[in-house]
Amino acid sequence: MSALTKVLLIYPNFRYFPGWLQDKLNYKQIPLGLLYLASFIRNKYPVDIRVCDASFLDITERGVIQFTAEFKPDIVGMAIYTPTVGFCRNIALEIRCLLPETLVVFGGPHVTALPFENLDVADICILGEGEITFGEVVKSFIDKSSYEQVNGISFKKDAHCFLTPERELIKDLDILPFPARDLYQRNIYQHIYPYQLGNPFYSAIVTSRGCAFDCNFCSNDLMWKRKIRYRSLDNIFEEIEGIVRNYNISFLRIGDDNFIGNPKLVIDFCRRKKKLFPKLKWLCHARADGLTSELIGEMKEGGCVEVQMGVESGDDQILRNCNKMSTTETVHNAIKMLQKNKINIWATFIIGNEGDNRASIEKTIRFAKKIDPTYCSFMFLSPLPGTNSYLSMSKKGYIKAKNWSEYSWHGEPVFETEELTKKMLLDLRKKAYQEFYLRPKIIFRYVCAALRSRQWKTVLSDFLLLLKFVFGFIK
Ligand code: B12
Ligand code: SF4
Repeated sequence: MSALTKVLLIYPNFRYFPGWLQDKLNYKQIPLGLLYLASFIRNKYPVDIRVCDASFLDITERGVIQFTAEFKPDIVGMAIYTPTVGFCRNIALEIRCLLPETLVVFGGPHVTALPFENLDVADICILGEGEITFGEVVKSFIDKSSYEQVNGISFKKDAHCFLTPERELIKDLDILPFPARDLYQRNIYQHIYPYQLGNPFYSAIVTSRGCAFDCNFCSNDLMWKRKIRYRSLDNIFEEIEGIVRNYNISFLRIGDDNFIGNPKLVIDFCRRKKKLFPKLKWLCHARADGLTSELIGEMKEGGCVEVQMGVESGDDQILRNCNKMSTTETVHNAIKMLQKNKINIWATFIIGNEGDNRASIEKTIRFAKKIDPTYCSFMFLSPLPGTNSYLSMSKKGYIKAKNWSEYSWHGEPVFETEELTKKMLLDLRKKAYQEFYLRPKIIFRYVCAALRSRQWKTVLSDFLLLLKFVFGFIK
């Protein structure tokens, strides 16, 4: 073994949309979780660390194996999401034959929900927040000591699976080094957002971890335990300053689950952002119930151009069923305020929530048109392992998928209920997209956005693709 322990972190390839659409749409996001792990490990231990982002490179398992065979890592870590667990299992199996001495570590949301499922191919699964736990595993590898004492992992020994005591969440997020963006194959990303910006480069950050809510389709509570931890503003701005300096970005995607969880912090963020980086634009995710007109005004002043909002349903009973803790009235009011401030809205709806039937889904479609966000997505419910939706649907025998790889929001439904067959679900999604997007004002809006933006060719060609998606849907 060389002086440095070689660590390879793998982000799986995920076909977000059906084949031809995925090939055209640039829907690739920075794997922040892996880049956090990488910077934490290399700051603490003598490692040679690389990241292989199969999504960004758009490579298959074979491509990842080739990358791995050339690098010959001592430790391989993979980020495991439900639809891509099969992809990672194939890689792990290959590595077992090719590099039998290599320690194979799985981490991320899927193994946190199902800690024993993959111990036939992985040596260790790391549950929940990864930095400290993975750090201790790397240390035990370097020291040749046993990792069985490390908290927050599952492993197999003598044909039995073990779970070590739960890992505590990191108390102060400011102790974490910034994500190792320099390790990523392409440090500079080009965004496709239809905004008139200085250049097409963007990056992403998270300013907090966790969410205090408990929607029944969301797996976040398993990872972050319904506690929100915030980074300090000084720490956030030090990171932004570095990204702007090194990557010359014009746009920032704030990836927090609910960026507006602490309004006072958001206002301070917006004011400081306006002063330090007046030209930098950004988008964030926000719950409707936290948006006030004062907050939205500050966000606008601070450079916010888009808010992404999980609306989920246009039927209040369905919202109650999902434990969303929000109402259609709250959503409508928030959207009106955003529209008044000329902030774009990306609203996402879930088809197949607990209690959904044809009538409630049609109500959702009518509601989407009534509130009229700038963009809309209609996705089938993914009953993710560990969620209440999964428990309830599997108890009722609704889940029809035989494989985790079918769990894609933009693919086919993985469930059927007494009231919703697969065909009905597919027809209703098509109807939702057609009724929302095939309105003259939406087409006009797209053309204007395309003309305003500097990437008008991309925006228009994406819109044509969207129409193809809307008409033909899955091919
Ligand atoms: C932004 C986001 C996206 C973006 C970008 C993803 C990306 N490149 O990171 C986009 C839009 C592309 C996306 C896509 C999808 N996403 Co998403 N996404 C998120 C979101 C909101 C934030 C991710 C983030 O940056 N978190 C902050 C970082 C610090 O945390 P992290 O990535 O989880 O990483 C930490 C740990 O997970 C762990 N860890 C992660 N990987 C590894 C690997 C190793 C080896 C180790 C040791 C540890 C470890 O350590 C990290 C540091 O603490 C999360 C929700 C959330 N709050 O996490 C959902 C979330 C991760 N997404 C989810 C899902 C379901 C998806 C999709 C599968 C949706 C779909 N069905 O079509 C797709 C495909 C993902 C894939 N690649 O397979 C689920 C995952 C649940 C699951 N069981 O898989 C989440 C948790 C949301 C939810 N509602 O439940 N997503
Ligand atoms: S869906 Fe959003 S608001 Fe609901 S629990 Fe998950 S992160 Fe929180």
